[in-house]
Amino acid sequence: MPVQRTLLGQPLALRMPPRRFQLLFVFVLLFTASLYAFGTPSPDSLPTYEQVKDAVKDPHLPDLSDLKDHIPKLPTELPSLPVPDVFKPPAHTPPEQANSTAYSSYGVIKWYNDFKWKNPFSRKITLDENRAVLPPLTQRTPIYAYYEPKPKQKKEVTEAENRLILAWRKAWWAQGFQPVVLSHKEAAKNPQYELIQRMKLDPTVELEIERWCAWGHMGGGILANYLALPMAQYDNAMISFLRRKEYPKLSRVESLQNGIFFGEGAAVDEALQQAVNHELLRDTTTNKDKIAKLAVKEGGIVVNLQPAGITVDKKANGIAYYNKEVINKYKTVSEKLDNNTHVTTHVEGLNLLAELINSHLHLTFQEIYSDGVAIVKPLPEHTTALTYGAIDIGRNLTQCPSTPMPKSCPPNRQNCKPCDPNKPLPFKLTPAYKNTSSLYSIGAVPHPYTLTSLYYMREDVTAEFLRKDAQRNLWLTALTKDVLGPNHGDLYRVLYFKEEVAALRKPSHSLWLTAERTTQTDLEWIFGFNLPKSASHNSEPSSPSKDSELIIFPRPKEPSPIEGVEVQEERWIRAEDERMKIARETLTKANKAKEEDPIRQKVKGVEDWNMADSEVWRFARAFSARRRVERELWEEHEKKYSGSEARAGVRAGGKWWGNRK
Ligand SMILES: *[C@@H]1O[C@H](CO)[C@@H](O)[C@H](O)[C@H]1NC(C)=O
Ligand SMILES: *[C@@H]1O[C@H](CO)[C@@H](O)[C@H](O)[C@H]1NC(C)=O
Ligand SMILES: *[C@@H]1O[C@H](CO)[C@@H](O)[C@H](O)[C@H]1NC(C)=O
Ligand SMILES: CC(=O)N[C@H]1CO[C@H](CO)[C@@H](O)[C@@H]1O
Repeated sequence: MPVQRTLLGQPLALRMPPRRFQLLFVFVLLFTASLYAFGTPSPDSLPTYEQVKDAVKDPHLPDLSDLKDHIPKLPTELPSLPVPDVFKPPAHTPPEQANSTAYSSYGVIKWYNDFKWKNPFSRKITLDENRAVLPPLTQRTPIYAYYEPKPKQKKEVTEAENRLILAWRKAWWAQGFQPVVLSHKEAAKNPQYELIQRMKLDPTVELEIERWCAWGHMGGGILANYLALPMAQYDNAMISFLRRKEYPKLSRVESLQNGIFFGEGAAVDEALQQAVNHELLRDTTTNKDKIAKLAVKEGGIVVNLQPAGITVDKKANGIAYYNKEVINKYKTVSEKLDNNTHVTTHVEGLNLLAELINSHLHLTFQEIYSDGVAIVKPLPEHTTALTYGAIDIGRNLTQCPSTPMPKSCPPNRQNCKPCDPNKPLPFKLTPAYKNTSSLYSIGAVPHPYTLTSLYYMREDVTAEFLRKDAQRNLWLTALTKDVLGPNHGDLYRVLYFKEEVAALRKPSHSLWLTAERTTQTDLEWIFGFNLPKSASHNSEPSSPSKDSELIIFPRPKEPSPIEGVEVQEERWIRAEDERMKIARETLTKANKAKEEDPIRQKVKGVEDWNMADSEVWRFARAFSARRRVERELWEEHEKKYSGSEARAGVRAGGKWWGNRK
């Protein structure tokens, strides 16, 4: 039976011209389309007569049957390939959006947030090759905590408490929330506040009611204690529910006391009103004992003054709450914390609590990624110099968390598996990206100039060399060869990669660094905890100093080489480092040079030759720059409030528009 040819699902009635003419036709079509999409190519990137001849003879270009096979195969979550729209009028440059620029030594990083981000090539939309289209920024769900230092409290204590709040803010930020710390200033704006002040309540009872006042003033949402932190995977049912911003009923969570509440503003106001009007509060002196009893009952005073109580959520397991009773089970910490006579010992207790919480967050990460951490190293024979930063992060991620109590588990997962330095989390190099939710991948995305220089072992990459010898888009092809197989085109790979980087509304299992960057910031806001910054000097756990209660663990070894890949000799690695340095310099110079400068033309030639690799580099770079800017703007906004880096005595965040490497 003759095969019925179809194009985009329509049967094709016309007789196909001979194959060589089909190819020529496709070639001309694609060439016209790219002229339109990417502007007139520079003479260097124009294909030569030989290339056209070769393409027709021995095509790497898609032929018609490729098109036919590929378009319907795209899964639904990816958009269909853009059919060249040669006849549409050109668009205008989209307007500049607020806070959409950052600076690096490799040039201004610009982006444009738009729903059209799944177009494989940003330049088609922004008409600016340096401006990447990113998915619209997801609105973070606010989560509130209330903090007010005790009257006449020592500065050291407040600072240590601020460090705990900072840990709280990082953990919720990493889970996609916007953590906001409230104080009596917000509480005082609530119309009920005056009345409560006049009631002569016991300070802890008053504090709890003021929390509700502040929450009511913010219009409801989520109210958490700053010792209630998320310790579960991103798509945990409870955490996903909270992220959705829809709270049909005012609720608390079973066994979490007053650790977390959620509800609409009207319900919060109503509950507060009920509590304040309760007859027990008419005469607080006579009813002192009764009030005190209600205050310690599960849910706290406001909940227990409701005639009908509030809804109790029973299924929640994603949140760890370190209230007094819970901390008492962590003896090493509570012994110091409970010391009321020596401030320094109490502060030490607070610091140990922060370490304990940090270790539990880190442990949760290690449990979620039970298959460990993979450093993705495409083209491994030539890319060692790209992986140093990623390996540094990977080693610290797989190291056992520094903690005062190595055998302890988070309060919400009593039968966890504590980290055992003798059975470390797997840590390996992989030549290609793997799509597994139990494996965390870290990759460094190189600029095509850097990659070409390393792969072909050349200090200088000329247009002539590209035309004669260089393959296109080597990095992306190698990266996606396992997940996507060999049969997909570059456009498809670009889209797949962008989805992995942006991970919209799904948990991200990977981190993509810009290979040329020499420093990494913000990791603790991405992971939600601090990576261990020090390690044991030998293979045994130890303490950083004689009287420290903290236990630190040995640092995991460098990952072993990929099987079947020849181990590079030291001198070749050194040569690679040198080339990497030159590539960095070239990129910096090109960035500063004028449009027509030869060095700029050279880099542009490599970019045009490797459009897919350039596109993913710009996308990953803009994505992480935007993540940093979003974070730093928020820190700038919050710096006056409790729990900010400034208040916690942690390194000052610095202005985000400052020059960054
Ligand atoms: C508080 O700490 C100091 C110094 O560490 C110690 O001497 C004292 O016994 C502690 N007090 C209590 C009640 O534990
Ligand atoms: C990646 O894994 C997820 C979940 O296992 C699956 O739904 C998805 O189809 C996979 N993607 C590819 C490209 O294999
Ligand atoms: C990893 O830990 C080492 C010390 O063990 C430290 O020097 C380095 O800065 C850490 N790196 C990161 C990214 O945390
Ligand atoms: C530093 C900076 O440019 N910040 C701007 C971020 O966007 C907001 C809203 O448009 C501006 O008000 C800030 O000036």
